[in-house]
Amino acid sequence: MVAVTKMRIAVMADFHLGAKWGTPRENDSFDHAEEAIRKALEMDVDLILILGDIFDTRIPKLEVWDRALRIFSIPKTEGTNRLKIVKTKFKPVETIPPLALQGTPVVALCGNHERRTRGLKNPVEALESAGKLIYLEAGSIVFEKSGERVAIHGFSYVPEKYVLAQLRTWNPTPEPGAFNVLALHQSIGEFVFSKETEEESMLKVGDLPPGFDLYLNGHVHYRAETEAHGAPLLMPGSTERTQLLEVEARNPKGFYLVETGGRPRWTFVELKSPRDFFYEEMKVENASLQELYTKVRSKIQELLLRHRKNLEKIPIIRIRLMGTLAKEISRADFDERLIEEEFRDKALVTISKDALVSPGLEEKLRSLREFKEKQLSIDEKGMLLLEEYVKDVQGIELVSVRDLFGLLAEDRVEDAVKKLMSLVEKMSEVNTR
Ligand SMILES: [Mn+2]
Repeated sequence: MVAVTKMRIAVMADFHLGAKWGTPRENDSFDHAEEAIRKALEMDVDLILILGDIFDTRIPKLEVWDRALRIFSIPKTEGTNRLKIVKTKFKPVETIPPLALQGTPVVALCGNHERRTRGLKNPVEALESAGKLIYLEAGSIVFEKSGERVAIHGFSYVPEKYVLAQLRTWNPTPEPGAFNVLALHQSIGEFVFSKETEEESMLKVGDLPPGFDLYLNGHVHYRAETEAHGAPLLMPGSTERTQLLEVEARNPKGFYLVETGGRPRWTFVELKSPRDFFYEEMKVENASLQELYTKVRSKIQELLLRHRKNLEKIPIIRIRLMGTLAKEISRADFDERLIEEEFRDKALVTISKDALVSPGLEEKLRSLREFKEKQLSIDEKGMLLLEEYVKDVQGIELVSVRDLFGLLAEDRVEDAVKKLMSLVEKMSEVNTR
């Protein structure tokens, strides 16, 4: 009988390196990522799997690159590689730099924050070129460790409206005789990027291709566990606090340590470096300005007395104001920055007023609020606006609005103008005929 070796995989997501740059929180994303990687190495994992959104932006600053490269060097110098690559699919093995197999191997996806227009390199690919990791866009890689095989099938982020079609096109199938992991970076069913809306995603759990032993998903910033086709579906949540959702205040930050086998086993490893985060919703009715200031101040005082886990860094407090203001007061009259400033040595306070209205203004603000609550990235908002704007323009189907937006988002204004001009020319040709 052959002894069954098991592989240990650290599963982490959404580092968002460089988030909150230029604020008191600018070191946080790096601290969390470094702690996660060091802890995984201390636990002597065979593989580190990162489920996308390593970076907060698609073209990170050199300052962010500098620190990211140091962090991604840690598995190279402090880890060991016990794995060999048996085969790959939709991922030519020659695209994997030999350096990427030095130390503990890292496999990563590209998330929505890193995604770039087709044909342009995303920063996760650049990390691969530097030999720091193996990037999976929509591809599979089979590793072997003393006889045991693990197949990682990775699917980098695809915008919501294309996800079903692209998953179908990719059509990954489990590798026979291996432990099969399917890894994504999408909203799935009720597990969406934002929990402040009831919105469901296009992609349902049942749409995931069947037959895998373990399903993993990034993108969702709070930790969640469910099942897909009878197998576990794990979402470790982000290591970085980006959205400050209520659900993030209840769930600790960390990563999964997964042990493969017929039925996988997993534990959640909590990080120590994330700041304490307190979230509070405050409902007011017909509130005067004075009342609002007093109530918010005393709520913050109260939150500062709560039990703390991390005493090294001051906590984050988010107060979400809801309800109505007294007549003739608009929410712009309430200057939340005064309070945020007042507590700056004790806490990083964020006060949200989006759900606060004066009577009568309510209707006017409704559509704006709905738009905001979708919690789309700024790019997705821009994209939606552009699509809405050009939908009645005759001949616009000649150009891909998405490509155009991609060029604009990359600051390639000249190219975008050229593209538009050629469209205008084509249109006037049609007209003269
Ligand atoms: Mn993310």
